[in-house]
Amino acid sequence: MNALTRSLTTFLSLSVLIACTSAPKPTETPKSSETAAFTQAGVMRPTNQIRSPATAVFAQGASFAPAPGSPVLVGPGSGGIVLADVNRDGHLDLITQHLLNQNVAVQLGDGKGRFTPVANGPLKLDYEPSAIAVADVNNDAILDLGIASKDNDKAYVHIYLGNDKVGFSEAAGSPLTVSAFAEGYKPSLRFVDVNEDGKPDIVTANGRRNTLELLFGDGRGGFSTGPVLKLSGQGQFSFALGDVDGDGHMDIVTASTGGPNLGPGSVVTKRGDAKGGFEEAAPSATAPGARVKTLADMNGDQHLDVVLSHDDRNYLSVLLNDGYGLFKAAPGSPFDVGKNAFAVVVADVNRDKKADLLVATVNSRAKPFESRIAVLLGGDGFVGAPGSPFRAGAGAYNLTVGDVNEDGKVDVAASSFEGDSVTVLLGR
Ligand SMILES: [Ca+2]
Ligand SMILES: [Ca+2]
Ligand SMILES: [Ca+2]
Ligand SMILES: [Ca+2]
Repeated sequence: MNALTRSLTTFLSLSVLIACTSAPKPTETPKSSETAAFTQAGVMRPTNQIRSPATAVFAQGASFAPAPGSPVLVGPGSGGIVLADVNRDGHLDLITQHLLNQNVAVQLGDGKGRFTPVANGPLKLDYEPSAIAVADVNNDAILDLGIASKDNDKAYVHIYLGNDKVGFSEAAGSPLTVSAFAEGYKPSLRFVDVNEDGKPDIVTANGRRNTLELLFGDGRGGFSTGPVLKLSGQGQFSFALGDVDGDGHMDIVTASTGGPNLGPGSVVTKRGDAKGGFEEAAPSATAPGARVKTLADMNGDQHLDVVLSHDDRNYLSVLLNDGYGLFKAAPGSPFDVGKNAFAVVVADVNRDKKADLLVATVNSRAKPFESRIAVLLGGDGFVGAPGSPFRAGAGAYNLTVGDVNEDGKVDVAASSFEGDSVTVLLGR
């Protein structure tokens, strides 16, 4: 495999694991707090505490350490973060989205864990960029960029084609209009090949409304309007993509937070037929404030399970898939992560073939928005990894993983809205 293929493969495999890393802005955080979890049976009980491996801490030292050059300064208001090989040198680069500065910045990785800004500067925009995503949408083996935005009339997706000078130029036909204006805006954006023609399509949604929009790619950088899917549930909506019923076709798992009084959240599978059609399965109830963070096989049975965060709660839920896209709480779920979890990624950190959780937590109720990266090792429940939780820059609402120093171990990058920086931790 050449370097480009390797990095694209890395990106694509990670992109399946990573869902909903776009996070609420700090001002959108709900107010109430709670110390007990709401189980599926509706019974209040204490959440599972994460144990810490006291002996392991002294035996091996911390499981992650800051990369040379971390925190990487990227400017204020950084949100969405992607690790991908932009300049095709085989090393993962860092792409960050900046709402306040109205730009998207690229920092080139050296394969040793250091990042330096591209010479031609960030991609300057005349609008506030929201969710970002990358894929090669015009099949020239150079990564392209999608950016969600809105104005007072409509919500849009902008497409920028990457060039061989590590720059981006807006594609013909961009921006694409995806929906009419709606009060409130909490968008997500993914490139994925929904209709199995080998060309990346767009799945996007404004999490404040109960719809999800599909646009089909033509493989040349153009997109045509596809179906608008209605979502079940109440409150705010999130989604993740993966084949959860094992028929080889991409499905969509959606979660809703519950109504205004935070009644139970719910999780619903929409089974894809690879033509843009989706059949809805029965909903599973879960704790209030549910947001799908990622789909990953958490118990090693080859079926994708769901990891959920819960608004303003200090815990995550893991729901196990029965193999047909119906979910129920894993033994011990929900799991306490200490603070409000925003971004969650699943990866095998300690290479024991068991799924581990990497969680960006923020004390979002008060300045200075103290942030941590919790690393929870999977097995019989979850155990804090040696040294976890790790410090991150203030307001670390977004997190991603990749092997940035190319030693075969999972590394973490978390962007900080208030911290003007990206915290990069190298796995040891
Ligand atoms: Ca391209
Ligand atoms: Ca397609
Ligand atoms: Ca499927
Ligand atoms: Ca590494």
